Formats: sequence, structure tokens, C-alpha cells
Amino acid sequence: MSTDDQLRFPDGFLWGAATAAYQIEGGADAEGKGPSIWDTFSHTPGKVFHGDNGDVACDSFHRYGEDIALLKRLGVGSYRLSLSWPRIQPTGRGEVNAKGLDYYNRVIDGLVEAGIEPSVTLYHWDLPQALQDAGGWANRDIADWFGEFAAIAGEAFGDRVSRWITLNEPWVVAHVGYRDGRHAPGIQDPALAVAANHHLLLAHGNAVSALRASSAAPVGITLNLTVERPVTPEAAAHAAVLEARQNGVYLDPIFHGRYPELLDGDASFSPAAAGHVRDGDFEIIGAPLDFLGVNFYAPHYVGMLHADGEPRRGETVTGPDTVSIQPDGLPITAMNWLVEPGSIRELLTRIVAPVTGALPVYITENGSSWHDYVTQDGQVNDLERIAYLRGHLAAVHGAIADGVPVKGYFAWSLLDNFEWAEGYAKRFGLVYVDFATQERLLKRSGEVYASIVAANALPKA
Ligand code: GBH
Repeated sequence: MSTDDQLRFPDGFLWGAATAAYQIEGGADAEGKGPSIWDTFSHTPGKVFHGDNGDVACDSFHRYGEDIALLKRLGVGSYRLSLSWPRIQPTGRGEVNAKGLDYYNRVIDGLVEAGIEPSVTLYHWDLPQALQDAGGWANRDIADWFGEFAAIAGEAFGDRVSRWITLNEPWVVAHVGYRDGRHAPGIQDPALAVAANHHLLLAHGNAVSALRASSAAPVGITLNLTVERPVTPEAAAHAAVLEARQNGVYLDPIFHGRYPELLDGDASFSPAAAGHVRDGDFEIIGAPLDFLGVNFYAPHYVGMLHADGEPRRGETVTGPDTVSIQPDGLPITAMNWLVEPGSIRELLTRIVAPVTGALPVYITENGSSWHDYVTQDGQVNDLERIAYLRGHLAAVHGAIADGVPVKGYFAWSLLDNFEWAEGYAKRFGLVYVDFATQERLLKRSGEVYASIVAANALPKA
């Protein structure tokens, strides 16, 4: 195929696939692991769809060898995995569980042997339950506890890890865990959520210095940034507030040493307004990074409520005068998330690059959930996932053409896995998992991804 027929990615572009510890490992109390808030939450009736839990998940605690073989089949250059904090420190403080370190040593050594770079996230939501009992992310002391955990991880694995990600999506941790309560620890308290926001950032900053002291690998953080699309001019101001509440409260402190001015005076969304900022905090939070990780799934459309107070078809009321909108004509995934590839290009050019400039950016997650099924001849022909993947890769390529230094892309996810409050009902994998037998089956999207990775290019049609 001539180069005119493909979108070529820059030489050295890093292709990867991602997972997270609680979503795949299982081994919930194996070999000295302590309980996490997700063990507690998933075993609390009514919290997770179908009463599912991560006790076994994809059993990667035992089957990591198969996972590495699948990564080899995809041909990816890197695997993004996360560490279970309570597997390494059962109570989150002090004593280290050597068997927990052994597990990650086996995984990391297996990856290195296979020529796959380990990209390691320190925290992807499975807080040690003992730390939650001490207040969790709402307790400022957690910044020190997390710094100590980062030092342990840096010393143990820093010689073989290729890049570190301190936190995965702190917005979800604070907002969904402490404000909505849809995720562990299941709290609904705006004051605790805004405290968590600030303490997550302090913890991140402490982890950056701890990792610098023990490892030469690049360090970043992964944020889930929102693209808010106002459908009328009046809704533009509301969209800007929503972006400040999700993007600004992380991007501004990390890159500009302050919280968003737009939220000044709003103590339920701005940690500054809530009085959490102490002298020196922004120096810790603003520790220089080597890259920014960006997770992206779907844009969000917003409008103003009609004068009669009645939401129209496709509108959900979100405030006294605002609505969230599902516009006509866009595909929608099994998660009810919109499919609009151009929004990832808008995110990178309009929101990310103006803040990060020349700093490398990695897409650390992007993917979609569909109602996959195995056909009689034993295949998963997931055409929607392929369309989503191609569309988003073309848009990422467009952002690179616009000048955004995107250095890599990690597909979410390597495997169908425990999709948090949705349990096993929602599948995101390039690999299908039969949870009754733990059999893994490469989906058609996995084959397509392997061919894109091998070509370092996306066929145009
Ligand atoms: C990620 O979070 C997680 O890091 C990962 O563990 C998880 O499995 C994966 O995504 C899939 O869920 O309702 O249309 O406005 C994603 C967090 C936050 C994604 C809010 C979409 C809203 C979309 N997300 N969000 S919409």
C-alpha cells in the first residue's frame, strides 16, 4: 500500500495496551495481600452490578504468563499495568509484603524478557482498607503514606520500569469515590471530595520526588480530561465551569501552581476556596514531570434547561438550569458513552497542548465497550470497537499533525475485565475473556490493532 493510503505515525511511536490491578488480578487475599476499598465495596450488597467482585477477575495473579503472550501477539512495545498497594503494603503503612513484591517482579521480568516495556501506575483505585479506615484521601497524612509507598515501589522495580504513572484519574477517585459515591469508598460528601482532590495532588507530588530518588525512569500522571460541548451560546459559560471542575482542578495546580480562578469562592469544588492549601503545597504539587498521561473515552454535550423546566428528548437535568445532552446522530457504546473521535483531537489541541507545550503526551487509555459475543465458529467480530479504534487513532494522528507531541497510545484494555460498578457486564478488551473458564480469545479488534502496531500506520480506509 502506498503511503498516501495510510496515516503513518512518527518513528518510535509507542503502542501499548493497559489494565489495572483490581480489574484483572484476582488473588484478593493471596500471599499476604491486605484488603482494599474495592474488596470491601464490591462485597457490599447493591454496590456493583450483579453483585460481581474482583476476587478472581481475570486471574492474572496466576495467568500473567498468558497475558504477556497475548501482548506479544499484539506486538505492542509497552504494557501499562498498576500495582495493588495492599498487595505490597497490606495495611498501607509500614511493613512490606515480600510475596507481593515477588508477584510484580515475576510480571516485570516476564515483560522485560518479552521485550515489552513496563509502564507502571502506582495507584489505580484500590486503596488499602486500613488507610480508608484512617480517612483515606480525605486525610492529609495520606500524602506521606503514598510517598512512602512510591519509594518502596521505586526501590523494588525502578531498575526495570520504563515509565511511572503516579495516579490514575484523580478526578474519578475524588469525584466518583467521595462525591457521587458510585465507586469505593462510596462516600457522598462534597467537602470530603474537595479535600481528596488536594490530597491526591500532594500525594502525587511526594511520589514524584520519591521515584526520582530511586529510579531513572520518566515520571508522569494520568488525568481523565473532559471535553464539554455547549449546544447553545448560553451554555458556553456552564461548559467552562464543568471543564474547570474536572480539568482545571488538576492541570492548573500541576502546571501553573494554582487552582482555577473560575472556581474562586466555590468551596465545594475548589480546594483553594475550601481552605486546603498550605504554604509550600504548590511547590510539591508542581514537581516537574516527564510526560502527561491522558485517558479519553467520550465528549460531553451540555445545554440550558428550557424555560418551562422540562427536559426534552435526549436531555438529562444536571442542575437548576442545566442539562446534559445525548445528541442525535452519534453512536453510543454499551456504557452509554458517545462516540465522536474528533473530540480527542479537540482535547489534545484545545485543552492539553496549551498547558503542556512541548512536554510529551501519552494517551494512556482509550477504548470502548460493546455487547460482544462469540459466534458459532468461535470468533468475536467486534466491528464497532474496530470503528471506534480507527476513528480515534485517526484523530490522534490529526493532533500530532497539529503539532501536539503525542508519543504513544495505550488501548484500554488488553482484556475484558472487572469494570468497577458495572462488574463483568461491560467488556472493553481487545481480548475476550470467558469468565467461567478463564479462556482468552483475541477479538477481531485485537487482530486489527496488531496489524496497525506492526505497520506503525493506520490504513486510511
Ligand atoms: C477509566 O475511567 C478507568 O481508568 C478504567 O479503569 C476503566 O475501566 C475505564 O475507564 C472504562 O470505564 O458519561 O459520556 O459523560 C474512565 C472514567 C469518567 C470515563 C467519566 C467516562 C463520562 C463519560 N470516565 N466518563 S459520559
